[in-house]
Amino acid sequence: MPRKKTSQKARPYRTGYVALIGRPNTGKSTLLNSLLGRKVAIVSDKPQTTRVSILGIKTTELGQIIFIDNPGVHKPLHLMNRRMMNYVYSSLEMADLVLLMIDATRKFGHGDQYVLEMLKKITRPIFLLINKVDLVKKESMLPMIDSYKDLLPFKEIVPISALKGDNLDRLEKLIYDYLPEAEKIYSDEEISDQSEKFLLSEIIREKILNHVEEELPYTTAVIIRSIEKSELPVRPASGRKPALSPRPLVRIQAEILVEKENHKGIIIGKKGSMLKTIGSEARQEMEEMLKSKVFLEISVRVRERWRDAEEILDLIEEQKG
Ligand SMILES: Nc1nc2c(ncn2[C@@H]2O[C@H](COP(=O)(O)OP(=O)(O)OP(=O)(O)O)[C@@H](O)[C@H]2O)c(=O)[nH]1
Ligand SMILES: [Mg+2]
Repeated sequence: MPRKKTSQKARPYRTGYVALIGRPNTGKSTLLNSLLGRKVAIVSDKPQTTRVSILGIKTTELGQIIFIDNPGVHKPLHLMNRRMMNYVYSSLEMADLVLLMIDATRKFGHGDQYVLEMLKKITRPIFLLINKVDLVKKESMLPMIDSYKDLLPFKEIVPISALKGDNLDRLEKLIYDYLPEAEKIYSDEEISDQSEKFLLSEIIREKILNHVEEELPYTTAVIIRSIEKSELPVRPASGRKPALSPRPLVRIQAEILVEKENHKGIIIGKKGSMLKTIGSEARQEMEEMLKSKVFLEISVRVRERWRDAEEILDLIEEQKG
């Protein structure tokens, strides 16, 4: 006779904040996107891509993980960079769990030491994530784990590939074990905390980062000046042309800020070619995001030392909403 199933005690629902911390370019934003299964943060191969903290919310039947993607930890030389680091500090204060991410392809250096010093004061549990394992030989992993394991009292050490998705299921399971028992904070549909304006500005910034080199990634910012929503006019059928029903249209005016005149030249490119590429790639992504036709107008403005100008930084931050 089949045995009657004993009722299993339901696992309590867990909710908490999980801060992603690490040097620039270690793959924090890539991990956020992979864990959420969609793009919420821009990614590039240039350091200091992320400039403000971004929430990424994952809600399942087990709990709600509120990831905080952060700017990479670096020595701040401008007001902008001090603000970037302030995001990191606040996220550490909020976090129930800290994920320290390092890049398996890079040797431990001064920068990593700086991050460790910062985390020594943290009383919350910390995991060490060794990212980009797809780029290193398997046999190098054990010695690497060995060399890191005593640097801080890590609760878990998890080798992952944020890009390929390796070991992310295991990571997610481990995260739940360290979150407090609590009801969800955000509704099931909420995925991030970014305004439409901010997302649009980030799309343009990502295209710039993909195409420019040297100091330009650090010295450019994007401000969305206006977003106007309307409809493309209806066209009645004429001759062999069928009628067109009204389609949504969004007109966006954006401004790229640079610090020097010659940078403006680089962003515009020969006969405007660079700006055309950036604009057309950004427009396509915006059309997908807004499910609408987009007219995108981008201008480039020189504003010396904007990275130290309070009012410009406020304007950029206000876009996040
Ligand atoms: N091969 C490989 N590349 C990765 C992996 N994770 C991230 N990358 C690449 O590393 C680069 C940096 O990724 P980001 O996610 O922008 O890094 P980040 O830590 O958010 O960088 P900042 O925002 O500048 O602090 C990009 O070119 C990614 O494609 C990985 O697991 N494997
Ligand atoms: Mg990032």
